[in-house]
Amino acid sequence: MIRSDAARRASARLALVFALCPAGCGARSGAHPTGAPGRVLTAAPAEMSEAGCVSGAPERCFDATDNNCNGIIDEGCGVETGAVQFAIAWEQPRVDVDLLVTDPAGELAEVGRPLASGLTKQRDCPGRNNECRGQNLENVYLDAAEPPQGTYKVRIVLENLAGQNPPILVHFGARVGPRSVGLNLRLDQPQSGYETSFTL
Ligand SMILES: [Ca+2]
Ligand SMILES: [Ca+2]
Repeated sequence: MIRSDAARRASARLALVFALCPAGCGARSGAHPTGAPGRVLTAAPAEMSEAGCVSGAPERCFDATDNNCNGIIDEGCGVETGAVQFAIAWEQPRVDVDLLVTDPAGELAEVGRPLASGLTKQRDCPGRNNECRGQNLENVYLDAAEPPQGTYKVRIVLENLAGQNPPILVHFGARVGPRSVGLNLRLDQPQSGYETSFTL
């Protein structure tokens, strides 16, 4: 594949960001951080890896995981992607978990309202009319050769248990440049959650 100089420069910048581990790195790859009531836990991108990734494996749909290690999350599943992508997936069909991503300008991506930066939220699950049909995957992406530089803030919040028993296990996948990383989260109480940020 022939890549432009601009794309190569963007990839180099993104790779550099992944190599950095700012103060506060704490969560271990593959761990299940516990969300205490009303508490938001944090981890740095450098502490994440895609533990479920096996080179050459089939890509499974709607698990927010890059199963085949090609750097793309849930390709071939109708899930949009780009140089920047964040996704969460969980199993309980009625439970409401939110993926909240702000772009470097501080704008929040919402379904049906692409931001000026190009950041777009594709799905909000489970959806008011069960639009996700039990396949709960929320996806935020930015498809541009030169995505805006700056900090993308990610917040994942358990909004409503809908009568289901905790814990709610959520997989978070992030694609920033040429590769993807992931983290398993365990959320126990409404309004508990998790946050991190990625800087281009
Ligand atoms: Ca993949
Ligand atoms: Ca997948």
